[in-house]
Amino acid sequence: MTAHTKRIVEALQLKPQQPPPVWIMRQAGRHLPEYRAIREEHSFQEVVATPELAAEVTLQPVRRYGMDGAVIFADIMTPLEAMGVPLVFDPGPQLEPLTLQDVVSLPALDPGRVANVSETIRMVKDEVPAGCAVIGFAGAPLTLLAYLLEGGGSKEFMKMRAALRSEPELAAEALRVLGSAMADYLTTQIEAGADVVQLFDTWSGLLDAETYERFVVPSAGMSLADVTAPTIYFAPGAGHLLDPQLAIGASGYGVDWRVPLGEALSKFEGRAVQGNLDPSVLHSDPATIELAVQKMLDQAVDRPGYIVNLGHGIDRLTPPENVAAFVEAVRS
Ligand code: 1CP
Repeated sequence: MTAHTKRIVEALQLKPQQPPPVWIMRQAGRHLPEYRAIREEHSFQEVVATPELAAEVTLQPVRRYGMDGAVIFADIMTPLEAMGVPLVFDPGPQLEPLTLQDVVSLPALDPGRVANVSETIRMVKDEVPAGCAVIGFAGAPLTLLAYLLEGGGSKEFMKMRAALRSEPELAAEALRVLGSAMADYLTTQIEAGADVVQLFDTWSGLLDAETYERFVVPSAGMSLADVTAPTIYFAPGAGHLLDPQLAIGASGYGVDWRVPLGEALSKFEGRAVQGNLDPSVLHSDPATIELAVQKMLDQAVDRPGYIVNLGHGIDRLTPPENVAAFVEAVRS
């Protein structure tokens, strides 16, 4: 391994890593007191819009824990704001609900309007340790469509699910528009220096396999098809969709804690696997955390292409010392 090897990139290329690389989804943000201090002075959108602040927040968990990845501080909705969708965050995204036709009529993504994200990536790239990968990301088309039609968060996202039934052709067209925009957005991030990109598909797990294959596989696949860096696709709550996920064509797949890790490692043979500790384990104590990490490593450590992570984003009330214990357990 040379000094400049990015360990997460190597894992996504199925090169054996000992110990496996580790990072945590949503590692930058509310569980860190140093993030909350910045948020006392600046809104979420100000932090994202200001590369100096976004880069600082991105680097905070890398400095504190020595993570192998630095996930760029922005939101899955950030590129939609740049495409002219007015948004506020409170704390999640809130907007005037769009129709399918509104989504179809959105303009293409102008890279100039996400120049703040590109600049954040360049600043982070200059600062990270040699082995640490810069991780860019986007929301998957179906997940973005869910927020756009609903106007914010929801447990069930009935508007999105009803739209797929009642206007399937228009819904597929809306997903293509979003898929194309996210392909451009990911390429913009790679051109700025992202080593890896992850597609977050938080809500596709609400769908049955047939609906998923019809709407998600083509649009998520389109977002990743022309990407020149290694890719990770992550859909929590989608253990019933492991087989169809393969057709999206990612280099690696994130899985949540409800999927037995061994099952994911064999299903995704030939691809990397990322996960999958239940985030609630980080609310316990260092001994419990160590046992849970050991259990994952026992199953995965000999399988080239394994990235340690949680099975979803870190909970904002997680004590930082337990995150340190988690990273330490992976490394020792
Ligand atoms: O400070 C604050 O109050 C803002 C809270 C916050 C943060 C820290 C939001 C609002 N977004 C973010 C950043 C963010 N979001 C990152 C940056 C990296 C990091 O934090 O380490 C990333 C990768 C995301 C991705 C994201 N945003 C997802 C996918 C991941 C997941 O958890 O499933 C989703 C679904 C969102 C939407 C969103 N943005 C923010 C919130 C609170 C939500 C959830 C809204 C809801 O569904 O109710």
